[in-house]
Parts: sequence; C-alpha cells; structure tokens
Amino acid sequence: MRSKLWASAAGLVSAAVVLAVAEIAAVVAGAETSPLFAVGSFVIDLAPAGVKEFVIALFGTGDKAALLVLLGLVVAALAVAAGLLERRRPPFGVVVLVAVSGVAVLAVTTRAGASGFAAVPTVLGMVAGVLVLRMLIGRLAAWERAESVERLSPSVGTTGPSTQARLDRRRFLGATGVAAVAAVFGGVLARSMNATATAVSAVREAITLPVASTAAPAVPAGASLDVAGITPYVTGNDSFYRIDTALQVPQVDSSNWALRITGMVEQEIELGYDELLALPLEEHLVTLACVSNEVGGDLIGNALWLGYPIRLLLERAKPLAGADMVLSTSTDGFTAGSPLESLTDPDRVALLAVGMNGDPLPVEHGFPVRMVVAGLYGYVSATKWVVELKVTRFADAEGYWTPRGWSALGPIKTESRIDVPSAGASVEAGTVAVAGVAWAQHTGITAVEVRIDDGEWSPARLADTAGVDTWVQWVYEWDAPSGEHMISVRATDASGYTQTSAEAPPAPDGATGWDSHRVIVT
Ligand SMILES: Nc1nc2c(c(=O)[nH]1)N[C@H]1C(S)=C(S)[C@@H](COP(=O)(O)O)O[C@H]1N2
Ligand SMILES: [Mo]
Repeated sequence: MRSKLWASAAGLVSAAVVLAVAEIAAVVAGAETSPLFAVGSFVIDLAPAGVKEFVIALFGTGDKAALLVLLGLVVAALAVAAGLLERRRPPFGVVVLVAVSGVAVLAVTTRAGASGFAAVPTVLGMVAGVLVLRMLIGRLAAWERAESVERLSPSVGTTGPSTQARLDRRRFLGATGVAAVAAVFGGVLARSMNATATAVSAVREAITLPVASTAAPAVPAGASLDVAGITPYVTGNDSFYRIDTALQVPQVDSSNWALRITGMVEQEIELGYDELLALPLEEHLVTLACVSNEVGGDLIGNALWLGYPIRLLLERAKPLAGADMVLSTSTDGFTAGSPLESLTDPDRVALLAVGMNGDPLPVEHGFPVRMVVAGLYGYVSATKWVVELKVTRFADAEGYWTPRGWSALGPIKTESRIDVPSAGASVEAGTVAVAGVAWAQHTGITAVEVRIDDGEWSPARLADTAGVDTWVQWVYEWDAPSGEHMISVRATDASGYTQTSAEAPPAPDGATGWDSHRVIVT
C-alpha cells in the first residue's frame, strides 16, 4: 500500500470537510459568515503590494481569480501536510488543520461589520475536520498494522491480504470515500445557496427606494417617554422580531419578482418590482404582532412601512361578487388568508410594502415585497416574499396555519405589557416608574390602568402616538412601599373594550389575560 498517498488523501478530505461543514452552517448563520471568500479577501488585503503587482502583471483582470487559485493550492498543500504529519507525528496534523482554520476564523470575524458570531460556522467546520482527520488516520494506521503483521507471518501471506488487512483497508477507504463524497455534495450545494444569498443582498443594497408620495405623519416628540428600559416606540430593523416557517430565508431577486392577482377577479393583474416602485407609495407606522405572542411576550414590533395600498390594486382587478378572502402566497409556499373587506377598506392600512424604517425590506423580513395589514395578526395578513394574491372565498381556501389549529380569522387582541420594573426586579422604595406599551391596532388605546397587589386600578399616563395603528407607551408613577408586590396592567381600547382577566393561550386566535408580575421593593 502507498501509506503517504493515503495519508495525504485523508488530509485533503479533512480539509474539504472543514470547508463543507462551514459552508453548510453558513446557510443557516448567513452567507457572510462563510469562510471561503472571507479568507480570499483577507489574503488579498494582507498581500504585500509587490506580490499584488506581480500577480496583476501576470494575470491582468484575472488577478483575483488567480489569487484564489493560488490560495486554493496553498490550502491543498497544507491539507496534504496535515495528513502526512498526523500519520507520522500526531498531533501535528491536527495542529496544522486548527492553525489554518484559525486564520479563516480571523478572516470572517475581522470583515467589516462582522460579529464574533461569524466564527461559528468555521469553528464547527474545524471541529468536524479534526474529528474526520483523526478517524481516517486511525483507520489508516490499523490497516498498515494489519498488513505488516501479515508480512511477518508467512502462513497467511501466500494467498493475498489477510481477512483483517482487507477489513481494515475497506474501513479506511470506505470512510474516506463517504467523507469525500458528502463534503463535495454538501459543500457545493451549500455554496450555491450562499452565493445566491450574497447576490440577493448585493441587489438589495443597490436599491434606492423612492420618496413616499404620502408620508406618514411625523412621530410626535411625546411618543417616547423618558423611562429607562421602556420599549422604544419605533423598533429598529435589527431588533424586530422574526417569525416564519422558512428553514432557509427565501432569496428573491427583486428584478425577477412579480406579483400576480388572480382568482375571482374581472381582470388578472401582474406587477413587477419597478412598476410597483413607480406607483405613488405611502408610508405608515404600523405595529405588527404575532398571534403566538404570550401575554407579556415580545413577538411584536413597530416600524415605518413604505408601500402601495393593496386596496388600489384590488380596485384594478375588480373582485367578483361572492369573494370574501384574499389568499396571499409567498415564494416559499406559505399562505395567509385575509378578509377581502379588510384589504379593500379605505380606512384600514393594508400595504404591499417594500420599505421598512427607510430601508428596502431586510431579506428576513420579506425582501423584496411583503404585506402589512393594520389590526390583523401576521399569520393571516403579513405574507413575506409575497408573489400572489388570489381572490377567493373562506369556504374554498385556507391559509397555512388554519389546518394546523389556528383560527381562520385573526384580528389582533387589545393587550398591554409591563416593561419596567421587570419580573422579579428589585427597586428602591419611593417613586418607581411602572411603564410599558399597550396596543389595539386599527382601533387605538384610550386608557391603561395599573394595579398594585389587590388594590384599585389606577390610570397610567399615555404617551402620544402617530395614530391608532401603533402601540402606545404608558407610565404609572408608583409610590412604592417596601416589600414584595404584584403589579398588573390592563388596557381599554376605543371600542370601549377593557382587557379581560380570563387567561387564554395563544392558540387558536391570540392570548388574553393581564400581564402581571412580582417585584421586590427595598
Ligand atoms: N412567507 C412567510 N410570511 C410570513 C410568515 C411565514 O411563515 N412565511 N409568518 C407570518 C407571521 S406568523 C408573522 S407574525 C409575521 C412576522 O413578520 P416578521 O418576521 O417580519 O416580524 O410574518 C408573517 N409572514
Ligand atoms: Mo405570527
């Protein structure tokens, strides 16, 4: 057998495993955490000017490609070295593999805007690579031992390899083959997914959204109370909650995007991204909420959405009599069933949204286009990556969550939440700001009350809002006596409804009950 050759192969396969596992993990963690091109640009940035000029002189505009090929050869050589070293001088092969992966970790984490989290895929890859290298070299060693035993004992050496040597040989070759095939297939697939994601991010970043024809009313200065720890009135895109069924965030290139309005309409409509951007767009502050939010939970956020009223598109399509639902479909197959009357109501904000807080929709929040409907839970209205609106009937169609135990209709329930003091917090006796947010989208909050222990309900002070479609901050100045106390909150909306104390779980149509928790006053 050719021991050196097989040890080199084990090294190469282990390096492939490092890359493949990192690439697969980057599908989940985000394409920008893939070490492949990060290492490339890292080396290009570090390369001395002389080397760069030399490469440019040799390869011209192919310089980057040439550098990457060169880098690939260097990595391959190091991988071969890792295999040979691990066979002859363990654990130095592992040391080489870890060192090369370490450079990759450095490269991904020092990219502009990267966090330490970006190291995770490469570290996972490194761990997998080390395990594979040790396993393969272990099996190679066993195979070699069996062969040398056989050479020393003439009784079995006459009719070819012994059973043991054959077995060990098969164990080594089998593992090497499986690891190689898995790394190549998994790695190539994951790389192509990451390449698509990188491309869509680039497309998104190049977009300049038009200015709204109808701007949202300015956020009143009094919308944000001066209370430490209260939820900000407008939620930043990075901290906005994310809920979807997508294992991998759908990557939709806006230039290939089109929306079709189909079903029970006089006139089917198809609309491209540029056509949508050319329409007079509106901007609205709307608080989006998830039906899965528990009382006191944080699956809710408030953003400035830029988009075109769905109502005006439906007016063009002319729904037929008898239709009562619009089934919106995402590229990934998710569907939501919204009442037709909610989408055609001129008094309700229902947008085909392209912008979120002044930026094109983030990819995970539905780029290039999603729906936002004030007053309806996300699962029946807020379809991200939306590509079709089918006008139909509740009797004929159902959204994704309905056969899974959730109500076909999902109006948002009036709710309130205590942000500060947090549950179990210790505060000093004296004036304590009990504060939080309350919401009744499309209806509006008219009052929030706070109760200490089993006392009377006392009115909280409400902050200003941009309108009825957003949550409102509230504060109650509590003269807190020492001891353990239970604080509770309840809101009343503009329909006159006051939150019920009856506790209901999120399924099938939204949680109810009062947010309530214990605090310690010292
Ligand atoms: N394509 C798609 N759109 C979707 C969902 C989904 O699973 N897939 N989930 C919905 C649900 S349940 C909610 S609460 C909102 C959440 O939107 P966000 O992730 O931007 O906060 O998106 C809605 N739109
Ligand atoms: Mo949701």
